[in-house]
Order: sequence, then C-alpha cells, then structure tokens
Amino acid sequence: MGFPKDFLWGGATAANQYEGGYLSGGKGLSTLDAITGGNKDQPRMITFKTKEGEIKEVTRSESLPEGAVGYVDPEKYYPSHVATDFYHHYKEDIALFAEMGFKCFRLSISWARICPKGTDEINEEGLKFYEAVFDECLKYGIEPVVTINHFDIPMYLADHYDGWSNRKVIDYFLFFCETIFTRYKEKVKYWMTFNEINFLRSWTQIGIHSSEAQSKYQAVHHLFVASAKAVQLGHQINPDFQIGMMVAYIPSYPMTSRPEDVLEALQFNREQEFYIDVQVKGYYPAHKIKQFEREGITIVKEPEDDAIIAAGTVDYIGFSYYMSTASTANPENVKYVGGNQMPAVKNPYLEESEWGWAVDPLGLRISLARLYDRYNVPLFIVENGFGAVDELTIDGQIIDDYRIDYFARHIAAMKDAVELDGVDLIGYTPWGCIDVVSSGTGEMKKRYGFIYVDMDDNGHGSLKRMKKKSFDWYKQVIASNGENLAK
Ligand code: P53
Repeated sequence: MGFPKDFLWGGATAANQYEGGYLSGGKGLSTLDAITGGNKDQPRMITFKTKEGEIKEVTRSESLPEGAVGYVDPEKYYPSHVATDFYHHYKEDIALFAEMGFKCFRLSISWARICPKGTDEINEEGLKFYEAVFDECLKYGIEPVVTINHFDIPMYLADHYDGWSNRKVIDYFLFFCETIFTRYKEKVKYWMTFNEINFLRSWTQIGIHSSEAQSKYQAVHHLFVASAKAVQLGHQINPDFQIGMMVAYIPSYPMTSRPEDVLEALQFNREQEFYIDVQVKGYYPAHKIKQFEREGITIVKEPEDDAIIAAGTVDYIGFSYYMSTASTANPENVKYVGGNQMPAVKNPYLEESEWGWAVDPLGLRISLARLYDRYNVPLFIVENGFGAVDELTIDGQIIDDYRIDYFARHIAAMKDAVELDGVDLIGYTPWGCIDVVSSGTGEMKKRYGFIYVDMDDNGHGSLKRMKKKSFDWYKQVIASNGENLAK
C-alpha cells in the first residue's frame, strides 16, 4: 500500500527563473531576458525596440508591433539575468537536494545556452554546463527530469522568425532536441517537451508578435507537431526514454448546480484538456475544430501533420497543480489570477494564498482521478506548492509551517488517489524546491522553496542558501516514502 517503492520524490525548477548567468559561457539572449520584474499590482513588461529604433514596452499579453525586436535596457532590472544563480551554485544546491533525499530533480535546459541563436550553431560550453549538472545529480543517485523548453525561446528566433508562428522553428527545435538527446542519452531518461503548453502565448514564451487567437493557435499547432516529432526522435535515439507532455492543470467546479454554470466549467476544463487530448490521444478534439470554424481561425497544416501528431503521442502526462477554480455564467463575479493570466471566480469553500490562488488538496485527488480515468497513462505531478512571503526570525530561521501544512494535505490527497482510485502516479516534484523568481509576477517575494535564497525583488542579496523548517520535514517525508507527514 501507499506510494510505489520507486516513486520519484524530488523538486522542480526552470532555467529562466533559477539559472542566471544570462550571458555567461556563450549563452545567447532569450526572450525572458527582456522581461522586467513586477509584483502583485505591477505587471511585468516586455522591453523592445521598434523598426524605427524607438524603445518601448508592453505587458506580456499585448502585441508587439511588426518588426519589433527584444531590447535589454541597461537602466532596468531583469530578474532572469542572475535569478537565484544556479549557474554558479549548482554543486551546493544539488548537495542540499541530496541531503533531502531527492530521487529526482526537474530542471529545464535553456535553448539559447545550447543554440545561442536557436539556429543550428552549437555552444559546446553550454552542453558542458548541463553535463556537469547531470553528473553531479547522478553522483548522488538523483535522476534528472528535463523540461526541454520552459517558457522561453532564443531572442533571435523571436526577432527574425516571429517565433513559433514560423514553421521553420520546428526544424530548429528538432535540431536542439537531437543535440541534447544524443549528448545526454546515457544520463537522462525522463523528458518533457513544452512546459505548461496550455499557457503558451505571445512574445514572452513563444516569440510571436501578435497576441490574436489566430496567431496563437497557429503557433500552438507548430508546437504540437514539434512535440510529436521530438517524441519520435527521442524514442529512436534511446528507446528507454520516457517523454511526457506538460500541462497546467487547474480544475474548475461549477459555482452552482445551475446547468449554465456546469456548462461554463465544462468549457473551462476542456480548454486545458484540449492540449492533453492532442498529445495523448493524437488528434484535435471535435469541440476545438468547431470553435475554430465558428471564430474564423484557420490553421495552416501540412498534409503529414495529422499523421505526425498521431504517431508522436507521449509516454506520460506531467502536470502542475497549484489550485482549483470555479466557473459561473455571471461574468461580474470573475476576477483574474496567475499574473493576470487566468479568469477565476472565488470559491467560498476554499482559502486563498496572498496571491489569490485557492488552496484545494482534494482538488488534486479529483484531478489525478479525472486525468487517469480519461487518459489511462502514467501521471507525474511535476509542480505543486505554496507561494508565500517567508520572514526570517531574529536568529535567522524560517518557520514555514504554512508550507508544510499545504504539502502535507496535498501529499495525503495523492496517497488517496493512488490507494483508493488506483492512479498510476510515478513522481512528485514540488515547484521551486529552492527559491526562484516568480514567473507570474517576477518577484522574489513569492517563495516556494524548502531552501531560502537571500535575494530581493530588486536583485539585491548575497544569494546565500538557508534551510527552512520545511527542509527537514520534506526529508522525513521522502525517507518514509510519503508515510510520515507529521509536523
Ligand atoms: P508563479 C500561473 C498559474 C499556474 C501555474 O507560478 C503557472 C502560472 C504562471 O505564473 O506557472 C507555473 O511563479 C510555471 C512556473 C511557475 C509556477 O507555476 O507565478 O510552470 O514556471 O513559476 C508558479 O507563482
């Protein structure tokens, strides 16, 4: 009973929020290197130069003018440039993960560190960096879990190709995949293609200038083809590779039993499950095709695309789970959360974090059961966690009982899904196992880690690492394979 013996306990991070070293070791610029910090009230901005040479900025959900190129303003602070500096601390950090007993560690590879322009030029020093990181993990018996692409794209591809709107980018991405699959085939077994593929939009993440639905879905189609090709290529290079997809899963409940609210919830859930349908079942669901027809969205496809998508289905579903939401047919009740990226309604039965994310452990069991019932493939929770402000006590401790409480309730819910619903759950990697920059808001203040990093919202701090109370707690959880959740 309980979790399987070889369950992958670990933690998760992403290059753009953790690594830093933005120009070190031959790395090229990523789109994320031109996104400013922000906070709950102030959105992160994209800084760019227009065709005419003017320097401007827009929020991440707005369009950029045609011909605009990313611009790093020397007067501004960009959190990705140093982040929490994994680049220079990886040995120390991995030693701390090993001390907690991690069985795996999820990280992403920065595309621009391997291919500085995103094209077919390789930066050997970048390949060496990740090689050293993987060797360091393997030294402690920690299995690396690699997100091939987490929310960024080499800026050159955004500037010169309009990012993923251009089919040529599929080939460049495949070149990048082939390079890392071949180089790391003996060191890495678990991969996933695109982080939170259902959240990818605009210049920030996929390098497209327009924020229109037409442009987004065309780019998403290219992402599907690229992911499917990557899955096939990876399996050719090493048949033991486990290659997953990755979706942000936020289940929505109908606000009331009014059928109109139930329909709203169905539509909300379906918008996320569309991405899983394509990558797990291998085809576009009927409702999406109808929506495209209704909204006049035309996807330009090559004749072979449907067959590629059908042949490149994934081995497992990786997903993030932070919160649930509620749906209503009364739009006046709707507010926005998740760095203003997501419409949500307050569920009166749930408490929320300071950032308005509803804490719902049972929602995790419901999600696991629903996903396993629908898709019947292994599931991997590759992100979960509680973003909170951590205060240091006078003697320099961080007593994060709120975080321990969040994790204890979510792990108990996972255990129920495994024991009572028979879900095939292969692992659990809490988000930001060491403090990283928030993706939504660009702050340091919103922390998730078991390990504190001394760094503030303006990039000031010693980058010193400190164990929080949750560090020893999670160590005990792993040591007992999820049985001992006591505080
Ligand atoms: P932050 C919104 C809602 C759910 C997940 O998010 C999200 C987002 C985007 O903000 O993204 C994932 O840092 C993402 C990570 C991110 C993490 O959740 O905004 O994969 O990169 O850091 C937490 O609190």
